[in-house]
Order: sequence, then C-alpha cells, then structure tokens
Amino acid sequence: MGIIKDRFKAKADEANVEIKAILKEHGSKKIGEVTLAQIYQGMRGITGLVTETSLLDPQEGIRFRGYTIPELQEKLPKAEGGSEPLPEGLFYLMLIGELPTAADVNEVTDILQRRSHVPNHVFATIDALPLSTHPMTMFVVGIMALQTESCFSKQYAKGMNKKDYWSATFDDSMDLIARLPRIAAYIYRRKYKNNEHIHPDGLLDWSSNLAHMMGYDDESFYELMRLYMTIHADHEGGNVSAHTTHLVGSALGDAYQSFAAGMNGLAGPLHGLANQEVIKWIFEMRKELGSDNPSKEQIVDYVQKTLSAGKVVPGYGHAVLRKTDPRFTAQMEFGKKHMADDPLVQTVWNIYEAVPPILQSLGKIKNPWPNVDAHSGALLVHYGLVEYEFYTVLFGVSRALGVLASLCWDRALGFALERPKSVTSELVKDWINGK
Ligand code: NMX
Ligand code: MLT
Repeated sequence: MGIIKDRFKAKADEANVEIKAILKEHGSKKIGEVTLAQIYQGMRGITGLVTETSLLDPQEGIRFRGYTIPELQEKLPKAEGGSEPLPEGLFYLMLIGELPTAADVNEVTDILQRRSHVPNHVFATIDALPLSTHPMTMFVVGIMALQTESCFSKQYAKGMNKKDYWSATFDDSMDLIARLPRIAAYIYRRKYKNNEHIHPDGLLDWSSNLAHMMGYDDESFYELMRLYMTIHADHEGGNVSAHTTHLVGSALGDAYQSFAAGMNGLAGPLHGLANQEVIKWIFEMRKELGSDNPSKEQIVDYVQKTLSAGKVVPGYGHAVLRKTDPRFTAQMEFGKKHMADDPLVQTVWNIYEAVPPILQSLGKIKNPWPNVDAHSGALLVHYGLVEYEFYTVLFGVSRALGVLASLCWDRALGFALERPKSVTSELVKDWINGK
C-alpha cells in the first residue's frame, strides 16, 4: 500500500499549503446568500461543503475530478478483454486526483485483495438477524460489526497525534472497501441462496469478485458490475449518503462508523432505496396490467394513478440535476449493447418517453427527467438478479469508493467538526418583524 499512500500524502500536503494560502488571502470572500425558503426546504442550492472527489453540474451531470462518465469510459484502464472502466481506477482518480495507469489500477486491486479478510464475528452478527431483515439493515449491521477492526479508533484511544489522523483513516478506508464485497455477497447468499456461500477468487478484480461471490460468473455481468460500481461511486458532497458520512466523520467517527451512518441515509426511498422502488413499481404495474410489455398509453395511465395516490414516480426527479442523468444514459447504452430485446429494459425506455411530459405538466417538479435509479434494476433483472431489495446494497458498495476517498481528504485537510446553526420559527418571525 506504500506507494499509493505516499502519493496521497504528497498530494494532501500540497493541497494543505494551497488551501491555507487561499483562506489567508480570500477567507472573507462571499460565495452566496441564504434565503428563508432555503433553510425550510432542504437547504437546496446552499453551498456549504468542500468535497474534492467530484462535482455535479445541473445540466451536464457528474464529473469525477473533472472527467465525465463517457470520458472515464474512454480513459480509465479496463479489465483484459473488457470495455467498461475498472472502478479501482476511479477510486485512484478520486483519491490522488490524477488518472491512473494500468499498473496503478493493478496495485489498487492487489491491495483490496490482500486486505479483504472478514473476521468470523461479522458473519455471526449478520446471522443473528432474522432472515426477513432488509438487506440494507444487514449491511449496516455487518459494517458496524467490522468496526472492531478500526485502526483509527484503536490509535485514537491510545492518544494518536492529530497529524496521524489521515493515515489511520486511509488504512481503515482501504480495509473497509476491500471487505465490503464479501459482506454484501454474504448477505445476498444468506438471504436468497439458501445460505450457500461462494469463496472469493483471488485472481479477480474488485467488482467481478463481488459478482463471483454472489454467484454471477458471466463476463458480461462482470462488465455490468464494473460499470455499476463506477457510476454509483460519487455524486459530490451534498447527497444524503456522502453528507452523512462526512458529518459523522467530522466528529472523528472512524471510517466504519461514518460509512455505516451514510448507508443508513442511502437506505431512504428518496435516495438509494429508489433503485428497488423502481423495479417494485414496474413489477406491480406489469402484474396489474397482466402484461410484460405495457404500451405507452398504459404506462401513462399507471403514472397518473401513482401520482393520484400521493406517491412519487420512483427514479424520476433530482435535487440538483435538471436534465437526464448521464448515469441513466450510460446504463441505457449498456442495455442497447448487451440486451436490446429485453422487454423489461424496453419498458424502462418506454417509461423514459412517457414520464417526463407528465411530470413537466404538473408545473411543480423541478426535474422531470430520470436519475440513475430509473435504469439500474432492469439490467440486474436481465441477468437473473431479481431480488430487488438487495439493489441498494450494490449502490452502497460502490458509494464507499467516493465517500471514503472523501473521508481521507477530510482528515488529511484537517476539516473541522461540522456544526451549522439552526433557528426556531419563533426567531424567524422575530426577524421578519424586525425584532
Ligand atoms: N414524482 C412525483 N412527484 C415528484 C417527483 C417524482 N418523481 N419528484 C419531485 N416531486 C415532487 C416533490 O415531492 C415535491 O412535491 P411537494 O411540493 O408536494 O412536496 C415537488 O415535486 C417539488 O420537488 P422538487 O423540488 O422537484 O424535488 P426535490 O429536490 O424536493 O426532491 C427527489 C428530489 C429526488 C427527492 C424527488 O425528485 C423524488 O422524490 N424523486 C423520486 C425518488 C427518487 O427517484 N429518488 C432517487 C434520487 C437519486 N438517488 O439515487 O438518490
Ligand atoms: C446520488 O447519487 O447521491 C443521488 O443522485 C442523489 C443526490 O445527488 O442528491
């Protein structure tokens, strides 16, 4: 791990000098104003965080360290014979800030292989939960059981010097990312495959090893996992899972505590759980209509029914994006290449034609276009992965790459405890009345 860790430290040292100089000279520069509506409505549009790993443009979508998804698909190293990027390369890019070579990516894969051992008590803890437990709950419980291994917590208890926080956080982050595929696959096989487990394969990359341990040994599924793990990894710092990980980390929670908190955020239906909700919604529509291939007219009627029942159309809308999510488009391209005739995938594409005009016509929805979750489930179903309650766990494994790379940066840059000010409505009324 030495070389990558040393490179990270060198980059962080440079950034520290630069940021100190920026703050010294421009620390009082105003970067925005806050309205009352914003503090009552989810702080939309308030810039309040620094996250180095990625930046979201409302029109164009996500850029990871300046690179769009199509650019990453072109520039990041691939597995032998593959055409999708290896997410280990994206992790390197987010951590170091430079595109990796194939050798750099191999090094990350090797590190993750070497550090992937999961102690038995983690499996025993997951086993203690009833089989009916939601996979995201099992995932969070598994991560917390693994917290016994935290270098940061052990070293902090011994009186670690502030200067070493970044190093222990870096070690914890690597360990946790390395171990997540084993935990995720264990949950999947326990809940859905008769508790029959599959050993990791020490020769596979991080994503295909996850696929292998889940029981999906197909080169095109490996490719899907590489794409999936790449596009779900990060979405700048304000989304619920990234922000929660950062917030808990700001109190010097270790990587396990911070990431588990973030995963509880991801488990909400307006955030990562939307990927299960989309497939559940389509399955229910198909059942109600008695058709595996509903027409656009039938879809329109079903969307109206969903809205009349006071429910959201899952997979549509976004707090920041104002156009089709490029992560949706990347998955659509994958679908066209690997499964263009699949009726479920075609239904997702028909929904894409039917839904935006309806949402637009309501006049209140700021973004009528699909987000990442509108497409992901249909691709998984194509390969037989129909257990949709598990989908958010896959999102979570991927999200670890971005939020833990960010946590390393938080510690390396010595970011402060996050503690914004809140007010009561009584005080707001006093402000309005000029008191
Ligand atoms: N279906 C129905 N109504 C919607 C939708 C939708 N897909 N999206 C927004 N609205 C409603 C929203 O509930 C709100 O209604 P009200 O004023 O009655 O409270 C109104 O439109 C204005 O909301 P926006 O300002 O457009 O959206 P906001 O930034 O508040 O919320 C989401 C963003 C993503 C929470 C929202 O679009 C949504 O609930 N989408 C469906 C769930 C989903 O796909 N979430 C996944 C997001 C991506 N991810 O992976 O995290
Ligand atoms: C994400 O990937 O985190 C979601 O698109 C939600 C967000 O960005 O707010």
